[in-house]
Amino acid sequence: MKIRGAGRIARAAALGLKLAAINYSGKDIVGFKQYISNVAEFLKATRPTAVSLPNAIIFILHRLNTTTSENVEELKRVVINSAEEFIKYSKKATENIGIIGAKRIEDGDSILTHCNSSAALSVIIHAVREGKKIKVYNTETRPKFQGYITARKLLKECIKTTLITDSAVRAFMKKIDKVIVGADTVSANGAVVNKIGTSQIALIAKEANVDFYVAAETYKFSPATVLGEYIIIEERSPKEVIRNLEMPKNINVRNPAFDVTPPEYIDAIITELGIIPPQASILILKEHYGWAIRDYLLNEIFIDEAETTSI
Ligand code: RI2
Repeated sequence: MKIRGAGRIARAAALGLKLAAINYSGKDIVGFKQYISNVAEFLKATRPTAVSLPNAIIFILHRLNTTTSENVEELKRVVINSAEEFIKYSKKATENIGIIGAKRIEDGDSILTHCNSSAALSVIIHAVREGKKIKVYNTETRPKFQGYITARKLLKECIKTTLITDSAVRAFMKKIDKVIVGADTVSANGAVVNKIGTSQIALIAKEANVDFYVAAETYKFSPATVLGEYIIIEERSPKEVIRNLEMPKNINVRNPAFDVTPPEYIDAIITELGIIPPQASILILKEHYGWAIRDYLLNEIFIDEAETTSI
């Protein structure tokens, strides 16, 4: 939790692999590939929900595994270059989401956001930089209070925000024109996994006929969900919920960190490649992660290379 936000987590994993490659002092190729694969597994195990993390890693591993070279230095370069490429792409993507998403914001809009998402903030910040006068409301986001980070970032950009408790969302929805949140994972059917509380906000927005947007870079779309895999929802320590309060010992506390918002509650997903209906997520996956789906089929389902050509 020292590094938060699905995009930042992915960039940190890419940086981790880059540093691992730089620090490798061995000379044999098999040893290098094994070492990088071990580091990749270690990094992947740090957080289970945000697919941006494994997506950053498989992007680099795919490049490594498809390079034919007998030279360790050359393979190290492949890892370093692809990690740098991913990081650069990620930062640019968040910026582009802001430029594209800002077109959906109108002068005078009141916007609600939840948790702390760089992609969602990018939309708000770009709209303000274009001269649109907007009001922002943001939730505290219990139990880790990432809403305070959002409030601080907005204030740094001279954007006033009103901080509200998570349970006050319905009371304020009549003042809201648009909701914009980020995403940790988007599944093949367009369902969005984001910080706990997001799906309640989507439900309230639907009831009030308020547009609900998700800002998500393409590396937050999950290729494994095309093949039926479920997204694991991280369950965190009960101590985050009860904090330092004296509680009876036998009380049962649950603390899921994320929830799932079904596609029917989402008006559009803002990506760096354009604004799509959530139902078009499968197209993003087939176009940009066809190689990952093929790798998965080849390595884990053991089908024939020829059978993957139509993906
Ligand atoms: P960006 C965060 O998860 C929040 O759920 C946020 O909406 C999402 O990642 C996307 O963040 P956490 O890491 O990549 O705080 O848009 O658990 O910054």
